[in-house]
Amino acid sequence: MDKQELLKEYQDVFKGEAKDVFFSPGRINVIGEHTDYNGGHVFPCAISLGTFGVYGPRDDDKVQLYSANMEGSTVVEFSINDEKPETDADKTWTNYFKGMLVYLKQAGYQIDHGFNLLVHGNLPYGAGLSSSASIELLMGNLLKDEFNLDIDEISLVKLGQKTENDFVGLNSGIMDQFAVGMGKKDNAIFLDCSTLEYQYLPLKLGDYEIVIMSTNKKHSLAGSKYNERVEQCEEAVKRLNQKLNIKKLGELDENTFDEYSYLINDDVLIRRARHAVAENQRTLRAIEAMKAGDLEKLGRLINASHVSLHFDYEVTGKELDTLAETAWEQPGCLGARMVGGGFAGSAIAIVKKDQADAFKENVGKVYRETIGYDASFYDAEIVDGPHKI
Ligand code: GAF
Repeated sequence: MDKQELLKEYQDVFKGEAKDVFFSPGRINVIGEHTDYNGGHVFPCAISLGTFGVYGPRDDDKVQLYSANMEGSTVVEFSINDEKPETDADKTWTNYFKGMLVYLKQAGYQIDHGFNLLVHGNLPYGAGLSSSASIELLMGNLLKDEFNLDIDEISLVKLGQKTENDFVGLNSGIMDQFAVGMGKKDNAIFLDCSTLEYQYLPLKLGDYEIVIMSTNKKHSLAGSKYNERVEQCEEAVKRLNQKLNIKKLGELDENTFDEYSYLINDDVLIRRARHAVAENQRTLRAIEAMKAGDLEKLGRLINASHVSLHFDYEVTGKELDTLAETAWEQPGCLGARMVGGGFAGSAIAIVKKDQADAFKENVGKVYRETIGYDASFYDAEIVDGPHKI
């Protein structure tokens, strides 16, 4: 989006000059889904679809927020000293901002005046590309800059996760905030979610590119189903610990899991746990394939990830399955899978550059015929984390 247009939007809403404009990316995840809160590995990257934030300081203690994306949006106002989450349905979107402010202040950082903030995303909300982490890290970095806060990016990432868990109520892992906050141009992040050790790996796809495919279906029930998956994995760990001594499923390899899985003694819980264990191991194999330049193998592992998310974790649904399964049949497609929490949202595909147009057309047509409305396709670049523009 154009900076001048953003400044003008701010001027129209707040009737004054803005001070700065920030951009915070969204994310995709190459592989390693629902492994983060299980202490496993992930391989995400920050993308050029994200959230712009235009802000100006105020000399009172008020924060005024405006979203240029939401139809009929109005300015939402709260005090920098207000620590309670918003509960009115038309204001809950502001909790991602408010949570960051509250937790920074609770951590002892001085935030002593209010500000106006206009946000404008080019990332559809609820598209599974992490608009929420994008907003949290936008807010964190903007506050860091405005108030000269002595805080590093990983600490902001952790406050983003705390906002999601404790202020918003989604018991998510740390992948999204880490991918957004620590994003690096042209690199994916190989992250061990149990230790937060990480490595940047250039995403070298040669003649291939990543196509993002959005189902255009909002995932309204995703929150409760997501939390249910987290609880199911915790219950599986409890049952395995009759004989083992683990904190998270990510500590297990497939053979050990296989030998002890009888302890779980429940069909659904076994499938949930099997996904978490296998997906983590699959991610490690995918990293090896990447390093060896074996893109075909990487593609097969990406397909296997979707299959496991479908049958064992049951977080795909008709829309995401239609996108992935149709993508698998297309010439020039090495692999495709859903990304993020699932149930709706988006999928990715690795597609030969010169076949990408035909790919989008064919998948789009089958999707429309099967689902009854259009999917959207995006080509995103892999970019740096939040920054001023
Ligand atoms: C959502 C969550 F926010 C992440 O923490 C992660 O668990 C992901 O779903 C599934 O891999 O995006």
